[in-house]
Amino acid sequence: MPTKTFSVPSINCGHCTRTIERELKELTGVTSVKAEIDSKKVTVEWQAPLTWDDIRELLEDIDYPPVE
Ligand SMILES: [Cu+2]
Repeated sequence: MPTKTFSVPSINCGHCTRTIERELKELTGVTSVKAEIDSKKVTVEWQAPLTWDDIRELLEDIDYPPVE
């Protein structure tokens, strides 16, 4: 399964990481997600037909755009 770790500079507290984890888990195809406050990094694992573009678009929609 594809997996990706990326930075989300707008993470600044536990509310941010919980929001990101909750929203990504609601995407059909996301199999695991871990967001960290200190490093501002998120790791997501997913399966087709979901794509990285779908994940990136969701993060942009909720104002946590990823930086690759
Ligand atoms: Cu926050």
